[in-house]
Formats: sequence, C-alpha cells, structure tokens
Amino acid sequence: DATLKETLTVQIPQKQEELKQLKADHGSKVLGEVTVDQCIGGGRGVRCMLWETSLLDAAEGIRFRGYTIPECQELLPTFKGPAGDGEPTPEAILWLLLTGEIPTKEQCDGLTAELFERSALPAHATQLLDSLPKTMHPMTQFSLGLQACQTESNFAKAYSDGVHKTKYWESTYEDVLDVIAKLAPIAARVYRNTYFNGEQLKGDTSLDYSANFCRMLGMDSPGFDELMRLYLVIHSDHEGGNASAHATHLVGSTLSDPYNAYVGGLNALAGPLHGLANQEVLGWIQDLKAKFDAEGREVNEKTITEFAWETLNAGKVIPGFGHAVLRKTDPRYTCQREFAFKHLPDDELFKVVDTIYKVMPGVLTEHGKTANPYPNVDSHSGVLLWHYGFTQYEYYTVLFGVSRAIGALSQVFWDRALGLPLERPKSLTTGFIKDFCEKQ
Ligand code: CMX
Repeated sequence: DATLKETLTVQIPQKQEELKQLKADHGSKVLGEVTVDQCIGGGRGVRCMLWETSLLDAAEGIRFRGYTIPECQELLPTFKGPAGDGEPTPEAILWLLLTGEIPTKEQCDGLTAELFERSALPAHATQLLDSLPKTMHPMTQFSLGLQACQTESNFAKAYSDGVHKTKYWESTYEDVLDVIAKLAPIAARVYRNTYFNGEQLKGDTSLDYSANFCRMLGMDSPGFDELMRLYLVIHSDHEGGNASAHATHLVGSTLSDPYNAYVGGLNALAGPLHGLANQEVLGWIQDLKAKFDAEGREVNEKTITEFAWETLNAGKVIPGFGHAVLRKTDPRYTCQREFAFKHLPDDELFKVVDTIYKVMPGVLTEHGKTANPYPNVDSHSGVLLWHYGFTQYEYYTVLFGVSRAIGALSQVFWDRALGLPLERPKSLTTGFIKDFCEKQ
C-alpha cells in the first residue's frame, strides 16, 4: 500500500490541474450575493472560501470528504480491525481528510507509527509548560505549549532558506504531521501539570494515537479509549468558516508556518461561542444540579425549563444549543447520544442531558431569537467524558483542540500545495455602506 506522502505526491499535480481548469472554465461565474445584513452580521452564508476537506449542509450536517459520520463509522478502519469493529481512529480520519480516500488498516497503522516518531517535544517547550501557573486556563497553556514548539518548523526554515514556492507543500507536510503528533503530549502535559502536580505518565506506543494519548492523561479503560477515538474523529473538521478553522487558514495564508497558524486556531477555539461551549455545558449542568439539590428539588423537565429561562433572562446563552450554519440537531450530537445509549444508558448525567434535549428546543423557540433551537456537538461531549471519571471540565476544550488540528491543518496542507493566496476580503465602513445603498 502507498504511504500517505506517496499518495499525496500523486494527487498534487492532478488537484492543481483541476483547480486551474475550474478557474479557466468558470472563473467569472457568480456564486452568490452579499447583503448588508450579511456584511454586518459576521458574513453568515457568504461563499468566499475554498475548503476541500469537508462540507456542511444546514439540515444534514457535516460530510468529511463526502462521507457522513455514520458512513465514516462504517467504512474507516478502527483500532482493532478494518472497519465496523468499534469507532474509527483519528489516524483514519486524518488520512481521509488529507487524501479524500478511505485508508486500509495497514496504511493507518503506518501513520500511527509515523506520528509516534514525530511526537517528541523540545526541552524548552516542556520547561515552559512546567513553569506555567496551575491556575492558567488549560487552553492558554496548550496554546503556549504549541507556540513554543514553533522552533521546530520545517516550513519556516525552508522559507528562510529560499525554497521555491512549488516545494512549499513538502515542508508543510512535515509540519502538519509534526504538529498533530506533538499536540497529544502537549495536551497530556497540561493536564498532568494542572491536575496531578506535574506527575507525567508514559504513553503506550503499542496502541493507537488515541489510546496512547489516554495513557499519558492517566486514563486506562477500553471504554474511554473508544470515546476518545469518537471524540477526536467528530471534532476534527466542520468546513472552513468556523472560527478555529478559519483562523488557522487565515494565519496560514500569510505563509506563517503551520505551528503559528494552528495557535491562531486554538485561540479562536478558546472562545465560549465556539469550543469553550464544551466546558460551559458541563458547568451549566453542574450549576443546575447544585441549585436544585440545595433546594431539595428534582432535576426534571419542569426545573430544567425554569433554569433555562433564568439563564436567558440574565442575558446569557444556553451553551451547546444553536449554530451559525446548522438548522437541525447536529449529527455529531446524535452519534454521541448513540454512544451513550450503547455504553452508558443508565448514567445519571446522561439522563439529564436527554431531558435537556427534550425541553430546550421548545424553550428556545418560545424565546424566539435563535435561528436554530437544536443541540450542537458541545451539548453532549462533556457528559460522556464525565462518565469515565474525566471530570475536569475546564480542560475539555483542549481535547477539541487536539482534534481540530486534524481538519484545519489538512486544509493548510492543500492551501500550500495548491498555492492559494493571502486571504484578504474587503471591509467597508458604515458610512460607505450607507452612501452606497442610498445611491441605489
Ligand atoms: N441561547 C440563547 N440565545 C441564543 C442561542 C442560545 N443557545 N443561540 C443563539 N442565540 C441568540 C443569539 O445570541 C442572537 O441573539 P442577539 O440577536 O441578541 O445577538 C440570536 O439568537 C440570533 O443568533 P443566531 O443567528 O441563531 O446564531 P449565530 O449564528 O449568531 O450564533 C452560536 C451561533 C453558536 C454562536 C449561538 O447559537 C450560540 O451562542 N450558542 C451557544 C454557544 C454554543 O453552544 N457554541 C458552540 C457552537 C458549536 C461550536 O462551535 O463548537
């Protein structure tokens, strides 16, 4: 079987030709228009970015290189075998996102070994991580850890050595795999430093990327390994416009290297309207439980509705609900719900999440603001992690950050291989918009 690099080497000239042809045939066609509302409203729905690795449909949800989540679960190799025997591995989704092809089990195993070889952290990065205050948010520590590893960038070195632009992809490839490989030990170190007094644990490289990461965290159960595989696969990519993917793409478009580019992505992920919602959901559920436990009242549809209205009336959002593009329940929510039914049907917190799912769309519809009253991915992830005893929810977004690199950096690889330009959309002032519209 061909290696990942061999596969990509064959694809690059074909994809370059395809893009050239697309521009030649259709370069001046109109893809859409931009209204004043869209210009002021965060660019929702504006079609202005090329993103190859995945595409999001408002009703159906995400497709990774054309495959839905259930299709990926059916077709992609797992840790144990070819497919269908447990959850697919992050190595498999990385291969799919980079190449558009379903890898064999052997190709995935080769990629696992390659990632392990690339995972060493420079001494100055571990020293920096170990010096950070335990009170610093785990996402800040994570981002700093990756930033410190930027000294290892092959792309930055190749560029300063004067590499020809047709060869950018080679050092980008090295950096993309190096960053993904290093994120697991950086994330594990942040976790052990923050919650376990800096006692570091060794991974187990006879396992896959996920299980090795779990061992470094201190988690050692086949159930949690499976959850980590599912988690790392489904958070990997969500087309290009979401803040973490877009930030990575934007920073990368300046020819800043993949380390710097992904630090940009991580810092976008750290916001509560994006990846931090992962943490916020668990916090919201804990607050809810604490309130009604203290009052001696049961957590049920009635009390959850009451608590939801308190949140809304205080001018806050319900974390884990709503979406900028989706208009139905997120399939990433649904597959986690199915995981819960299969592995933890009687879990107390899962039942709370399930009850929230029953009442919240009605509450948000009555509230009348959100365009999508249904749950997103972040609504379910925390409760699964919590079930296995992984309860430090301030840390949850770091796991999202380990995963999102797989998609965002796969696209950065293609950005350089296809020679995509500096991103620079046009901005307008309020005065300009007003004058322009009044003249029409
Ligand atoms: N609770 C309360 N109000 C909400 C809401 C929610 N869950 N979702 C949207 N709204 C409000 C918006 O704040 C906005 O109010 P204003 O008009 O007062 O500004 C109004 O409804 C319209 O917003 P929208 O068009 O439905 O949604 P946006 O595209 O602007 O925002 C999102 C999308 C995700 C930021 C928003 O739904 C939200 O804040 N959700 C809660 C946070 C969350 O779960 N984020 C994670 C998303 C997934 C991810 O990226 O990881």
